[in-house]
Amino acid sequence: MTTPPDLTPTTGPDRPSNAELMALAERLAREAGDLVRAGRARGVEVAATKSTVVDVVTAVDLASEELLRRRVAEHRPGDGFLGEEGDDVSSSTGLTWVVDPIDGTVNFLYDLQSYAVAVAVVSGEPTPGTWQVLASCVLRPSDGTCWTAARGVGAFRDGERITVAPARPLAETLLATGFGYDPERRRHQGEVLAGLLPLVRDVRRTGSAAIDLVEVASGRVDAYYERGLQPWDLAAASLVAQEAGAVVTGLRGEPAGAPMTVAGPPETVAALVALLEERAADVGP
Ligand code: LIP
Repeated sequence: MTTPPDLTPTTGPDRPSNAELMALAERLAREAGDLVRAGRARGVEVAATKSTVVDVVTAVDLASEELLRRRVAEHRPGDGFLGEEGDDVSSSTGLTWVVDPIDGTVNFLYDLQSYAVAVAVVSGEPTPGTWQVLASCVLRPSDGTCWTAARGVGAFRDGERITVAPARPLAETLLATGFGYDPERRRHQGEVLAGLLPLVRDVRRTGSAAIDLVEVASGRVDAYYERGLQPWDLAAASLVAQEAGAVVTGLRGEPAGAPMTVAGPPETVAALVALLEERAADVGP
């Protein structure tokens, strides 16, 4: 068991450095990742459905978030908490932890590799476009791969610094995307994708926004876009992508968020944004 990071405030009143917050985010994500991996090994069933019959939550999602809530309260009393599965906790310190206990729950349910525990700590209002993500960790429990980032420090995969791929012509761009749970939204997303497919190298759909974004940061896919991301899908992995040199944005000059998230090297994002705006990809169901 590694020694917990000394979070004695080192920058400003009651405020650890971004690197120290990154170390804590990694520690917490690893603890939750161990719980998730053990839960997968025991077998997984749907505990409930949410927005639609295919938007599922498992007992392991709930247990992972409960562990993260408890450990954040132990390490950072007074910090806020915003998680996918439970009630929001407001912050009295100016910092809020934004957590997805399992991103890619359907993959987890089917025992497919691409799911992640995503832990981020933000300052300010915990809303995309308003928050400043300070530090984060995205952990893939199936193989233990761990992405981390601290604002102004950099982005790392298993401790090695990572950078986005150089921009390529769109026709040579490997593009990741995802789809919502609502049938009408999926119809619209399919129509948008049909217009893009002939223009790019190929498309990958992993089933986890966090994994898609950190693979952009790793240079393993060239770019990513998706409509409908929740704050917990976005927070941790968006910092990894940005600290790896990616632009992470919305359309029409808006920040990344539920209407649209686009990520990749600047030139590629500019070309994608233009195509997505032309196709009104952020409008409709
Ligand atoms: C998932 C997202 C993914 C999206 C999936 C799903 P969940 O989150 O990370 O990008 O395409 O449909 O919404 O629901 O597994 O936490």
